Amino acid sequence: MPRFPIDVHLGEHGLLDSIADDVRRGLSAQQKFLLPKFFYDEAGSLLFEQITELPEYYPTRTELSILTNIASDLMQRVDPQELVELGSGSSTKTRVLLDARYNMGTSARYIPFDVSKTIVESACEDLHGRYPDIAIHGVIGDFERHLGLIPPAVGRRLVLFMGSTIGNLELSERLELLDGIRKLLSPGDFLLLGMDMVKDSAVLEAAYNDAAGVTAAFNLNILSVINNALQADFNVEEFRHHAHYNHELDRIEMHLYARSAQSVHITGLGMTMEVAKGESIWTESSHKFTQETAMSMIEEAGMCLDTWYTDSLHYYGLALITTR
Ligand code: AVJ
Repeated sequence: MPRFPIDVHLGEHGLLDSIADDVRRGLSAQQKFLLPKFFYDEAGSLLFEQITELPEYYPTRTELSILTNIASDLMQRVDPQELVELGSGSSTKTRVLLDARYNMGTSARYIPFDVSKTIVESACEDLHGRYPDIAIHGVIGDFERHLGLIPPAVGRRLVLFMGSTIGNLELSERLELLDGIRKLLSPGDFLLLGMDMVKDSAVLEAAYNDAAGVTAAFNLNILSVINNALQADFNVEEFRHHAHYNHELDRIEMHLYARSAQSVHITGLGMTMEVAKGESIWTESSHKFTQETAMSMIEEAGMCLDTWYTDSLHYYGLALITTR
């Protein structure tokens, strides 16, 4: 029995509850697509953890290095009584901030918010072992639907949205999400937002087409997720992973290309999908930011940039944001 409350707002199948409608819509579209949130079944979450350790995939380690450099300043500047982390995953990054908080001789309540109950439970057990007197309150939900169910604040709050997951969303979805986050903030509270930056497309494309093929396995795994959840018969071997950089729209686009013409039966939807040789299924967009596009998004969301943190190569940005 965990020693801390965990509120669960997703059914036992987590995000897969809404998969039927999303997949029917996506695979019936002119340009077939699948939503990146369906990457993260057990196998997909493990593959993503492996991606974060790849030599080509710089975002996670760069974000962590910036965070490590700024942690004590940030804790001094914000002095939070509470940390709310959206998409907390294994909460490894949070430790850097909690350590800094502890070194200041104070603590903070921690609210990890994630789709995966298993990951939140194990992360909280770890944190409880590390900081015995920390107050923890886990929330299992979808940040596009359940932000309003986060418990009321117990004091000055710092919301963390890291990993450049905001890059998966289109601008309208980003503004909607930032609007939901703004409602979690009272005057004096802060949001720390992680964003991957625009850079040489060779560096970007290498990060999403790694030599070891881990990203390819991560991308192809979404077909297994659909096979399991909707009794489909995708033949994973008959699809090829590739990610390219779209310069006009400053984003990486990840696709699965059909190696041959195929009929895929999706029994759970009562539909058969015809796909032509070379036709693609678009599985993820990963938008990249400049300081200008980050600033205009923050302003358009009705918020203000307090401090901009970045690394020596300007590969990654952390924006400390307040409400107007
Ligand atoms: C977790 C969404 C930030 O877009 O870089 C990694 C996911 N996709 N490799 C990203 C991902 C391919 C990652 N995010």
